[in-house]
Amino acid sequence: MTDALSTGIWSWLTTVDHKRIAIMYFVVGFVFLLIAGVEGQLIRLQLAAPERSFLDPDLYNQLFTMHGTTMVFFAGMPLVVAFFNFVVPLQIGARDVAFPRLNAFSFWVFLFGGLFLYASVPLRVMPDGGWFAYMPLTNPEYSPGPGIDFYVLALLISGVGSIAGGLNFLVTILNMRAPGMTFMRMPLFTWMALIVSALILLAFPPFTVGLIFMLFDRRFGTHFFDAAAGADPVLWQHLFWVFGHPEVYILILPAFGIVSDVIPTFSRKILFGYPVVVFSGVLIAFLGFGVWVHHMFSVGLGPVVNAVFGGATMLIAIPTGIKIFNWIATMWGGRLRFRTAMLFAAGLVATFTIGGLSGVMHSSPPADLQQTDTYFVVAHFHYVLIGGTVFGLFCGFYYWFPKATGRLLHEGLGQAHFWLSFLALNVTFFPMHFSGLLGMPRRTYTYAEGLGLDVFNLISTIGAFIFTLSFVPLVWNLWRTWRRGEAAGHNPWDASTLEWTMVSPPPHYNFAEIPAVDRRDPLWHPYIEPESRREGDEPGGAVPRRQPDEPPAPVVMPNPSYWPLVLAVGMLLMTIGGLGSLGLTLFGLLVTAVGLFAWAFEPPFGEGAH
Ligand code: HEM
Ligand SMILES: [Cu+2]
Repeated sequence: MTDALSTGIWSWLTTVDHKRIAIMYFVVGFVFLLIAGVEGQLIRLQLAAPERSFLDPDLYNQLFTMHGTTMVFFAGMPLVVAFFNFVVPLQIGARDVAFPRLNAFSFWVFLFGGLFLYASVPLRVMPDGGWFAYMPLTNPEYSPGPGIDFYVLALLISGVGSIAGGLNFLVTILNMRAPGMTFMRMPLFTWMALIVSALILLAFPPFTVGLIFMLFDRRFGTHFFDAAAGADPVLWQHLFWVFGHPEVYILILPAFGIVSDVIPTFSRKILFGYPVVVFSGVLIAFLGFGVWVHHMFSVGLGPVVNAVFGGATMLIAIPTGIKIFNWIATMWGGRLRFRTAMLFAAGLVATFTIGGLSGVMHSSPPADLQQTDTYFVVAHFHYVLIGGTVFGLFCGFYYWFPKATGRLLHEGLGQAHFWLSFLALNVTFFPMHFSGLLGMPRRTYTYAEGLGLDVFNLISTIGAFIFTLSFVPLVWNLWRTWRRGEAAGHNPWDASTLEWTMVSPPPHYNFAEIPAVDRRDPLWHPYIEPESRREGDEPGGAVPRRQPDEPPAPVVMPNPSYWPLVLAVGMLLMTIGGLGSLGLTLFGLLVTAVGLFAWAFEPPFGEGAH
């Protein structure tokens, strides 16, 4: 690792180190979170008062489509994957993921997908069909311009990266755990990463099929969704939602995993009912594939179908409620320390529960017929996506930041960030329950005066403004920490899992010695005999102790490589060609093939590789 590829910009372009890839996922995902946040703000400015003309209807449609699509695919997913990348190998005692170059490739195609989607902005052809792009609205007849093609192609290319990533983490967690780390000794975050990897692998293929059908209908005159040709546009809804509902669990289960590691740490107690928390995660994922029709209650699939899917949806409340009770039981009687990470965890328990309850409300088809496509639903899914996913991700951010950078963030600024975002979430989205129940439709650029909606909308817009403010302490904190952050040490929170046994930030090879694990929570040994304690042990016990600073034997790590990037560039060219240039597509195919072969024949270790 001493050659020219280990420093400078080139080292980032060719890196296969999971920690660096994590940082790149995080930075890009965070930028997309800010961009999509601004889009949300613009939407709220338009809706601040009735009949405003700050945005015209077309631009409004484009903005909510870009907002939703970006949040889900280019902010939520990469931020989740950033945490998988940073945390999973460290928690399981591995030196990297199973397929480091595939990991780099996943990142590059995700990045190119996002950039490709946003190329539609300067060209003024943003997609405008909503984040679920229903047919026949999105067929060439009703959406003639290239806008929807940007949506389809961007999600196709980034989906390749998601599937590759799901495979990578599935194999990593199944095969690369340290000796002794049985399934029932895995930290909860790793457990949820395992489940979510399986979800990604199962959920993305139907969506990919749907996107390819849509691409063919739009560009090659096929009739996969064309009612006039005897096909059924509702097929798109099935393909989308059989992916779309598991997708929301892809976004929420990692957050559940994060708080399941953080709450015990800051309660100084082991997780209450570990196996139950694990299996309720498995059950949520399993049931998550059997509820997609709750997004389609108003389509008219018939009372039996609606009733069955409504019942299945209600069932999911059981494992979800179990998790919530287990978190509360973990805190109960614990020695609580409300550091920023813990505040976000507790905030998640409170606000996710509100979103969960409104979710159960529209799992009843007759109730949903009133609520669907109103702001009630917008309130619901922002409570789960912000109160669940975003809070969970911030919880993890404050928790693992010292490990990733070696610096401690400022507590006061962190707490200000939490309280402002907690306030903003409730002020923005709680009133939407009321505007929704009063009948205000979502995805509509304005509303008439005198319908009783004015005050609720004004409050929502004020809340959105507080959201913007909430980022001030965060950015300030990052800046301050960068300038003069306190050193973090090995284990600033007295946490119990393997990532806290090594220096912060970890060396590129992670573990100087692969640890042996003989129990859950290896750094807390509440049951260890006092005489078996040894000098230098972390809080309570014996193995695995702090990692040596230097590896006792040479460590062989995979070489950096630019072929994953070349392969991704080839796929980007093919994607751009998909807008209408066969020549470019064929050229992209050529670059892809070259990248693929060169990658396949490049030795991953040792001399000879660049
Ligand atoms: C800064 C905070 C946010 C604000 C002010 C905001 C605001 C909004 C508003 C007003 C809508 C409804 C637009 C309409 O139906 O006409 C909306 C839709 C949506 N939002 Fe957000 N949002 C925020 C954060 C998020 C986050 C963090 C996520 C996901 C992680 C998210 C995901 C979505 C999705 C999926 C839609 C549906 C888009 C569609 O209808 O196609 N939002 N947002
Ligand atoms: Cu759903």
